[in-house]
Amino acid sequence: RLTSLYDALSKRRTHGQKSLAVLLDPDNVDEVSCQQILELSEQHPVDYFFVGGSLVMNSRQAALIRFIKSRSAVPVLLFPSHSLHLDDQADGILLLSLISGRNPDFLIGQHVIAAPLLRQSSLQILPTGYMLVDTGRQTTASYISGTTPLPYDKPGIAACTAMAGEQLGLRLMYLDGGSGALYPVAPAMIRAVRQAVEVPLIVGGGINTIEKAQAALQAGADVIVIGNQIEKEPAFLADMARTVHQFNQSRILTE
Ligand code: 1GP
Repeated sequence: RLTSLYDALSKRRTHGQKSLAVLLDPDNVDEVSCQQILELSEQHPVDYFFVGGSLVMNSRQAALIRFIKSRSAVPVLLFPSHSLHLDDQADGILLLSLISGRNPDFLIGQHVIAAPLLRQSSLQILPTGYMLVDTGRQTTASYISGTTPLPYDKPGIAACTAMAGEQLGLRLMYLDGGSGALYPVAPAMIRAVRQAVEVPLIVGGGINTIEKAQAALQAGADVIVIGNQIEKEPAFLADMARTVHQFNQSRILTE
């Protein structure tokens, strides 16, 4: 089923409009910091909240989603690492197939377990080719998934991986340096993937300055995802919202 969330993303992509996603990890965000982030997002628009993490160590995910949904109209997308992380309170799910890896469990196995539950749920499904990129140290995502990330300086491998994912029918691509990456995915890799596929491209991991966000947007990211830096310094959300807004305004003015 095609979904309104996907349609909106795809329309924005067609018009060259970028989006901001804030990743809220239930292990790191409590109600106080979440409230602060929600208040900031009222004045500095955020397009999506992603909720999840490679390892959810507590049972706060459901409470966190309830908290967001009761206070904000921003769509919540699950960013799951496991079939157990489904929650109908969210608006949609990034149904990730870890195409940078060769672990069948994360390519299709978890999905088989989740499929009947997803069919019953009201979640909008966004089939996503998820590509982990080596950004200098082993991330939780690559450890937990038991996969080798894409080499940092091999944009061609990333482009072919994304191309294969698109040919298999995946509707979004997500290039991720992993949470708290030492440095973000290289612009050259973002550019190569951008040129290789038509579908919207999400980029995250290690974006902790305005310059890094601008570089990702200029290279072709349609959605940038910020987690750690907003957890550390919630006011960074305002910087990111402004950066995306300015980018979108400059596109409109030059068209
Ligand atoms: C991680 O892409 C996200 O999966 C966001 O990364 O926490 O480093 O911003 P950061």
